[in-house]
Amino acid sequence: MHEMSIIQQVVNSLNSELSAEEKYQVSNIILHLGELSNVQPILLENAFKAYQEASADYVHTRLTVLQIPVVIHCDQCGEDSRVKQYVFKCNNCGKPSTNLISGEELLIHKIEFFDPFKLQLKNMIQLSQQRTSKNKRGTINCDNTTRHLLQANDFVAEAIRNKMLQSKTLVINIVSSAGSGKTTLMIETGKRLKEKYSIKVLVGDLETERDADRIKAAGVDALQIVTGGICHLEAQMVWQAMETMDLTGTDLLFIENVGNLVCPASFDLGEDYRVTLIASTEGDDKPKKYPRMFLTSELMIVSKADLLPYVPFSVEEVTKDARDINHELEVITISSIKGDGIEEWCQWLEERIALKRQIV
Ligand SMILES: Nc1nc2c(ncn2[C@@H]2O[C@H](COP(=O)(O)OP(=O)(O)O)[C@@H](O)[C@H]2O)c(=O)[nH]1
Ligand SMILES: [Mg+2]
Ligand SMILES: [Zn+2]
Ligand SMILES: [Zn+2]
Repeated sequence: MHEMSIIQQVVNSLNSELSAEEKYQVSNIILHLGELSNVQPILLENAFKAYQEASADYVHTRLTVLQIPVVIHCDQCGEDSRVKQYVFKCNNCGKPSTNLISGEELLIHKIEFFDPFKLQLKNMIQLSQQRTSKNKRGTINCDNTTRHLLQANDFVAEAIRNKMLQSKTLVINIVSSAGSGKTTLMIETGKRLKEKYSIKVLVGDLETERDADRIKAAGVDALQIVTGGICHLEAQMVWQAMETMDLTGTDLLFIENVGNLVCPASFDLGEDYRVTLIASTEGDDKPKKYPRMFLTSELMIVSKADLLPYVPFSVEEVTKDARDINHELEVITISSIKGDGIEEWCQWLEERIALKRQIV
C-alpha cells in the first residue's frame, strides 16, 4: 500500500490523542503489521524517516514495526495454526479454514514515552485486531480505544452497506490487475441483464473516463470515479459518487475497482461480494502472489478463456492455489468475447439479486 499515507494516518491519530507537550515525549511508536497487510516494514520505516525530516515532528521518536504472522483457528479440532506458504489448513487435522486470528493487522499497538511514569498512564492507546477476513467483513469491532488505521474507511463502508440494504441493491466489487477484462465483462453482463434488472456501474480509474464511456455506450448507466492517481478505491470515494447517482430501484451496483491486486484488498467498499478476475494471459501464479485478494473474495473469475489454448495457464493449478488460501472460493471460467461462462456468471448474479430482495 502507500507507506507515506499510512505514516500520515499514524501521525494524525497520535496528534488527535496527545497534547502538544506530550507529542515531544513520545519515544517509541509500535505498529503491528499483519503478514497479509501488503505493507513492507522497511518501507514504512523509511517513510517515517522521510516524514521526520520533512516535518521536524516526532524527531526523537522511534518507529518499531512488528510483523504479525498469519494464524488461523480450526473449528474442527480447535487448534490454532500458523499459515505457511499461504496454505490455509489446520496443521493438526488438515481441515481448511479462513477463520483468521491474526495476520491482517495494520494498527498502532502501543506508544511509549520517555518519562516512564507517563508510560503507565498512556501506554496503550489501543490494542486490538478484529478486522479480519471476509467472514467478518461488515462488522466493526473497534471500541473507543482502538486506532485501527482503516477504521475511517470501514465506518463509511458500513454506512454504504446499510444504505444498500435499505434499497435492496446487490453490490459487487470487481477487482483484478489492469487489463484483465473487467470493463468488457461489465458490458457483456449489462447487455444480457439490463432488460430484466436496473443496473449501475461505478468505475474507478486513475486518470481517465474511458471505461465509463464504453459502458454507457452499451446502454448501461455508469459513473466514473477518477481517483487522481490513487491506486485503489476507498469507501469514501464510493459514498461521494453514490450521492450524485440516483440509486432508487437499482437491483445491481457494480463497482469496478482500479486495476491492481494489492491495495484494493484492504479496502472494504460496503460490497456484498468481492469478485476477483484473473486473465489467462497473466499467468496462473497470482493467488500466491496476492493471497489477501483471494482470501477476501467470494468468487474468482478466470477471464479470457478463449486464449487458454495459446498460453501456459492451468485453470486447475490456479484453482488449487486459490482454494489453498480460501477453500470456499467459487470459480467460473469466462470468455467475454466468445460468451463462454457468461450464462453461469449471470445466473450467479441473479441468484444473489433474488436473495438480496428477500432480506427484510
Ligand atoms: N481475448 C479476449 N480478450 C478480452 C476478453 N475480455 C477482455 N479482453 C480484452 O482485454 C483488454 C482489456 O480489457 P478491459 O475490459 O478494458 O480490462 P480492464 O482493465 O480489467 O477493465 C481489451 O483489449 C479487451 O478487448 C476476453 O474474454 N477474451
Ligand atoms: Mg476497466
Ligand atoms: Zn484442526
Ligand atoms: Zn492503492
